[in-house]
Amino acid sequence: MPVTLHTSQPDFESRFADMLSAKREDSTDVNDAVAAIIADVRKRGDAALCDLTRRFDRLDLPAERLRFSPEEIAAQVAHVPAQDRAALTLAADRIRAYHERQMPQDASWTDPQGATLGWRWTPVSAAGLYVPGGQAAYPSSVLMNAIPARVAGVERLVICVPTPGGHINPLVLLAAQLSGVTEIYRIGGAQAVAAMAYGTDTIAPVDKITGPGNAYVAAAKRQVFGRVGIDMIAGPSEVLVIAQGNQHPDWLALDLLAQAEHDADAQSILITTDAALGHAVAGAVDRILPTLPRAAIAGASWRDYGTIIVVRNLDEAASLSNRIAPEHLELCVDDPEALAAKCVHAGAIFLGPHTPEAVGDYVSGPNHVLPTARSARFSSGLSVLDFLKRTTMARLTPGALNAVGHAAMRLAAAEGLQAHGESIRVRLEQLNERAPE
Ligand code: HSO
Ligand code: ZN
Repeated sequence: MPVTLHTSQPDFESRFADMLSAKREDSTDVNDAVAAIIADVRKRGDAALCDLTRRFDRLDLPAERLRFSPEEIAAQVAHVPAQDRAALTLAADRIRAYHERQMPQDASWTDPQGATLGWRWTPVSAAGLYVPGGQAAYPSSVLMNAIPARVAGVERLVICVPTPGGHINPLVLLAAQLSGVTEIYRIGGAQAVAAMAYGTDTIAPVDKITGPGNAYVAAAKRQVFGRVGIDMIAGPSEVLVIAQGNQHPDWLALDLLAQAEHDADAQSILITTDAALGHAVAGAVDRILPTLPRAAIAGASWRDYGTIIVVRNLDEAASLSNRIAPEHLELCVDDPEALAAKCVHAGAIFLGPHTPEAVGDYVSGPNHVLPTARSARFSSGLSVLDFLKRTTMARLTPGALNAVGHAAMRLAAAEGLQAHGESIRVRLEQLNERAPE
């Protein structure tokens, strides 16, 4: 039975605060090991990649074979059943259509002084996507990382994926193909991040690295940040479901379990205005849980972090939701739009009983790479903007320089920067010499 809280309990505030501050991740310190791997890849390049791949992935390959050949990709992709291909294609098409709408516009205008100002968006030249291996190799995550990059106009897209014992999920390769990724390497862990950041003879360096990974990958992304851009360091997944009493307990139980089955550190929270519904959902979870192949993982998550909160009204629900700032927020209520307007800190909102979070993991269109651990208070999910840079533009006419230059000279003098002021003064002087009497 998970924790059940009522906002009417006298100790609610302190229990809720405990829940918010509970640490869900044991951050084992892998920084030194990762620093050594990065240094090794920088020093020995491909030789280090081959050694580390032999050691960690039990795969003995010469550097030339670290990259999947077009024939190898084609052979693997041929194994994908037609229905899986159709499903992945539908997902890719919907994710692409959604992200195309995110493309921002350049801007340019001329102000009253005659300065033409604006900004321009351009993509990064190369992006590297990390794809975890084994059980966590989600083809859907390949689409969610690669498609926004493609839509942004990134020319070179690289994937690194560990292939323990040589095994790769063919759907990962198909997802790469559908998203327009042709450069795929059998390299994982911190060594993959190092190779993408610094480059080796085999892998040219990229400008931005995105994608989930284990503690080593996360530490490596942190350590190469600055040399390259990174997306975010994602923590364990979370869902908050807000439901009124007329909702179907089994549906809600499955939504909570869908999050819990990701990871023993995942968190599923139900907030409801109806204590009887809360009770029914808890019962449904207990009944469904043992039927899941991942019952051990989902059960641990539900036992350790699962929470049911009974509130007196939906305004209370919205205010708790804003304090939780969940990665995923499901609104199973009669007027989800009205409630969504009040829930302002969330990575992704799913409105109404027919929008389960799992549909957003795959096919609704928005990105499933989202801010976790309350970082939705200040950040957003992955988007085309993550693969674009904004360059500001300014062009002043002589008249515009005349109109605003004096203020700049004054500020330069105040900051003690003489060349700054002079660079403007010489221009104004010439303009004023030329000006007719
Ligand atoms: N819910 C996960 C994404 C995912 N689910 C991938 C299934 N596959 C984090 O948003
Ligand atoms: Zn999921």
